[in-house]
Amino acid sequence: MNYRQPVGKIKETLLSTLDRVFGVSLENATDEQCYKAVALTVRDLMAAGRSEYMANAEKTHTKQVYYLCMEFLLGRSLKNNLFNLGIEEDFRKALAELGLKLDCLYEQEPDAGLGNGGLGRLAACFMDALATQGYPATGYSLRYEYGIFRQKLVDGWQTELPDFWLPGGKIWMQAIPEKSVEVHFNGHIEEYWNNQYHVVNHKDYTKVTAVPYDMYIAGMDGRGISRLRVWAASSAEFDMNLFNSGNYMRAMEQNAMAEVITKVLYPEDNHLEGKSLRLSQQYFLVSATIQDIIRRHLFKYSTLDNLPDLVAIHLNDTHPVLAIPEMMRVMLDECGYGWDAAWDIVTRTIAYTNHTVMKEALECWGVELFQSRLPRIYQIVEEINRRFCAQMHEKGVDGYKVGRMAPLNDGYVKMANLAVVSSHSVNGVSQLHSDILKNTVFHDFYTEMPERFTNVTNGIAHRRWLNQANPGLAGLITGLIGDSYIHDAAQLQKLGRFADDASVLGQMAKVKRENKLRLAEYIKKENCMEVDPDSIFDVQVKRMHEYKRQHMNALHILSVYQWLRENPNAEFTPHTYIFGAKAAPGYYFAKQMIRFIVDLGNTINSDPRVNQKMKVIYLEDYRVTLAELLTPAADLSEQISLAGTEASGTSNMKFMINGAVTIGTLDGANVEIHDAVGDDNILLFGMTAAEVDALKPNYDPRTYFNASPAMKQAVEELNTGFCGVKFNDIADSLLNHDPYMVLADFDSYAKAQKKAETLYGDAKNWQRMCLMNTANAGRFAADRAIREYAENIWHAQPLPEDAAE
Ligand code: DL6
Repeated sequence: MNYRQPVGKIKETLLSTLDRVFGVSLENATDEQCYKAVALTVRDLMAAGRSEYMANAEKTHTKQVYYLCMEFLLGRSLKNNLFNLGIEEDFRKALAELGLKLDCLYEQEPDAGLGNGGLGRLAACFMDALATQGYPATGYSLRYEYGIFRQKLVDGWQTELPDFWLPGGKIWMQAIPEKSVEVHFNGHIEEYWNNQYHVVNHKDYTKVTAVPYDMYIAGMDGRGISRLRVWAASSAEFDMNLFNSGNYMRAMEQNAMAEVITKVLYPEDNHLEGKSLRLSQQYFLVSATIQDIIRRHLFKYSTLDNLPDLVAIHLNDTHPVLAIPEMMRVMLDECGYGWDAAWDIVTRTIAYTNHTVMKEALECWGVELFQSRLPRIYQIVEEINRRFCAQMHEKGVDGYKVGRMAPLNDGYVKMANLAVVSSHSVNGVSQLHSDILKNTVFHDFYTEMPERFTNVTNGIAHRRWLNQANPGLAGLITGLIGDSYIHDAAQLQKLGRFADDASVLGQMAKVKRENKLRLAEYIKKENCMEVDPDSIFDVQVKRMHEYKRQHMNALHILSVYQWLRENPNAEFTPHTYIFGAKAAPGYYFAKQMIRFIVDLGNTINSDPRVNQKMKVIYLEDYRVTLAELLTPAADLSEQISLAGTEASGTSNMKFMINGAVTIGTLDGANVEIHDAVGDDNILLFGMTAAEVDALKPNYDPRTYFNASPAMKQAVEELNTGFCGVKFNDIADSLLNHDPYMVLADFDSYAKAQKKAETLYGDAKNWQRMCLMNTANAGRFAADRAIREYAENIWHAQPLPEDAAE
């Protein structure tokens, strides 16, 4: 489909949309109404494009990909869709002729913050890549009324404000009430035989209606359009009996109880609490989704026998794993399949990605809660468990090992085990992470079913993170190597030719400086702080978590401060340390880490002995839109997790493509970044994952504390405190447990930081390093990751290019 229209036609559509939808003329329209009119116009174009795309997919029997995820961290949509459809300049012109600035309208759009961090952002990047590569895809999630909370720092302490994003965000979504489905909770199961049929009745259940809302995500050039279908919970019926008997409040309460399911996103990343509402959210998502997928397939083919040939269902982490027993339920109880046939279809259709090795994030549900809330699903999990254990025993597998692999054990439903037992493919998200899964978390499974395990290293939507976020650099690259890299990020490699071209390096440095100035302006506005654009912009932005070790970064800054305080005339490359991160609201230690950084910043930034040379900035409310400003402005990308803890990381890839140099451990995808750029273009430090494992059993942080005077002085100042606040919790943890081995890696980190300063001082060499990072970032494109999923896991083909003919 051709999305381009004459500028005059665009103007006409915008004016008529303002009149029809908002009842206003252009003169009286607010910027918000104008943004919405543009969004609606683009949404209508995409809806038409999607219809045509899907008609072609159906005609050619192209396999459908369904991507289930509790989180899609989309950020803003307008710019991305206009860019990908190739109509941004036409709209800019049309709006200019109407006296409006497109860039101002972009600012009207709230971030759709329907996710916590890497997991949700990955899902959003994948929707873009699926569309661009021509795989007909639907993402499924929940329409949370409140996205990830807005962070406000009060005296350095994180407080959370609700993120009611719908007023500005729902314009992208279209309700499809006629496709609503019912989801059943609670109640009990009645079973009997009717002739040769085993009848299962779920009785006295509570009904909740799932109403779908669709939004579209355009692929590059509009070749494909992905759909994101998000479910909103609504009460299935208003209880008139209660109402008529005068029990008005109870009747209203029932409504509210149903709707609470999609009220708010759980704000926890790599840590989950087994709360009943969370279980309801998970089941609500998968039940509505599976019913939707099966209904559509039956409508078209009247059988599910060919489902694995025409459909791939992907479970993004364990959160949607109840899709497995739900699909069994629908096939057994509603479609008349026997267990073996249903199991064969389910397991050939479903694949699972693991995103974490953190124990506290590997979900388990207490049997009591699970059984009472989802009685039929529990029965099915029991049967999956019984059959799996029997099969393993029959194979002669040791009883303890079977217990460790069982989906049901120790009074818990173990979601990761259920996922591995029931999927045809299990993958990690970086080479190292996938190896760790095979060697530790899923080792028992790996020894029994090695063919099931594979790796797909994560990737990013480079069109958003390079072309849209950094138009200066993208323009420069296009001028040098052409624009083929927009479709095929591997072409960035061609930039390598210019590694020693002083003029190109100078132009890249100029773009970086402009991006740094843009960020400096934002910092001035938000933090009332002037920062030096010629200082090193050293950035660590990601969720606040001990394993990501922001406190190691801060402890090092404290030790630099102590040294500079004592040696104010020493040579020092000016340095601006920038942080941004939200902590899970109940994660006390992470909130202490935030406070430590903020108070450290207040102390340093107001100390005239050092504040011309170093500053520490904590940016509030880190989110996708802020990341788009920060990433192009970074010189140094902090990727400093303890080796073996970060599954992949994706901000490391975003910084890399924008020409920042990674200072990092050999963790997650950093290992592959190192492979891509070589020793000279990355600053590695710290233990490897194998060294961590070897040291762990006998680790004593005090050995390192006593051996490093600089670190010792810094930890001691945590105890005395600054800004009137002491950080004894952090000091105690570091000295007595140090679960993420900050002290063991500290000196090596300090050395890498010193090296960064020396390298930065040699501008030409530094710029060469930056260029080499951009040039070698192509392999971290989401397009590549999606091709690997399609080829190795989903066995899906893209829609043929000539399908429309
Ligand atoms: O795979 C996406 C992303 C990885 O890049 C991060 O390394 C990893 O921490 C993150 N995992 C999660 C796990 N969530 N839970 N629960 O967010 O996934």
